Amino acid sequence: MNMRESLKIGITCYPTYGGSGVVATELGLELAQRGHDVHFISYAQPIRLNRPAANIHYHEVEVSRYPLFDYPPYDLALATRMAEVSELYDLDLLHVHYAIPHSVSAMLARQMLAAGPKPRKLPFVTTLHGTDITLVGQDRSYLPITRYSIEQSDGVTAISQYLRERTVREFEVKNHIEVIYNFVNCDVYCRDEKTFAERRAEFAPNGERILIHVSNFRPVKRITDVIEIFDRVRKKIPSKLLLLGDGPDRSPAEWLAVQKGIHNDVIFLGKREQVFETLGISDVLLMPSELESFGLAALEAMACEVVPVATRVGGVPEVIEHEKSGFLADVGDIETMARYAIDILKDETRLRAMGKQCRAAAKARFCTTKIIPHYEQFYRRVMERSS
Ligand code: GMT
Repeated sequence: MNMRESLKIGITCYPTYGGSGVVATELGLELAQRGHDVHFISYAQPIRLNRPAANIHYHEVEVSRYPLFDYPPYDLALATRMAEVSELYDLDLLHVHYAIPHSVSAMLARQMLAAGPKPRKLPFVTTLHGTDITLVGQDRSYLPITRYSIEQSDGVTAISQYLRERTVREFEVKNHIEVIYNFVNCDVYCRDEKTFAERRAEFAPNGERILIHVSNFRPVKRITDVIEIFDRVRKKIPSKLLLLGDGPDRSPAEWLAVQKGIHNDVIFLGKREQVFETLGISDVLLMPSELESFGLAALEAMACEVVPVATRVGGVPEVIEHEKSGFLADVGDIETMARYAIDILKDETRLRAMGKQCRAAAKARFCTTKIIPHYEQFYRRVMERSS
């Protein structure tokens, strides 16, 4: 195994609007900036893959359609492409994000290369993100293969202690799971004081407060709670709500905003790539999720000095310290979350001070400069073990 300074890394993720794909893409971009060769392998270009560079490559997985295939075999096409790319570009390792089906495909690719005409080693790392363990992996039909592919991985990471413990407890996997927290680029995710006032006026022309929610609008995000909380805040404080993202629960949220007569102050912005631009002009982030293994949106908000009001679930307390870098309440406790938002929004000095504390916390623990080297060290350990 080649243990040279710069590595050739294949990254597979869901390219759609979701935290695991965002983390995978940002990780690839950061690794490329540090001189590694990064090859994304997926069925579509990942949403944040927008910085062209000579050492960033994208390989699309084509899934053949055939009348016999009611379900086109993506996992097999992915495994084939993983093996091809690894051979062609002499990859050192694969890093797959979200266990299902990516780690199964990686396992197949590794076996194919080991048994090929020119046998070679291709270790793979699996990063667990959340519902691959908490929802999908719990489906009895997926559990055995998810467990097997985790155990077969040459290295496994989880994005919070919570997720690591839950995986060990519920999947009874025997291998070590390294916790490597999600990260944020604090140079990109920040408040731009120069354009702040002008850009805020676009959404809040009368000096209203700005609340924001960022997600893929799935039931687990409890979007209608976001509307309920905002409705209560708006009754006390002139404010606007920006909603970034899209997904199945958008219609119920729109409908509720209309029912409450607040739709003129609820602005659906859809899927946007440059999340930091909108976060950077906001005051408070609402994240009332049923479950979050980490809560990347909260971390990105904190880096932009936006105070998160969230639920005390999963890995969120590992990111947000209650009353220091945001506020935590129980799932569904709309009244308490609204009260936290109102109290902080009505006191400009406290709001700005807490915003600064949020950024300081994000910088101290979750900055790219701190987290990316953990991945690099982990890759080298995995490669050493498998050589
Ligand atoms: O597990 C999911 O829901 C999917 C995943 C995604 O792609 O959106 O989200 C998870 O991974 C994110 C990035 O690591 C975390 O910030 C989210 O908390 C986590 N979501 C859940 O646990 C519900």
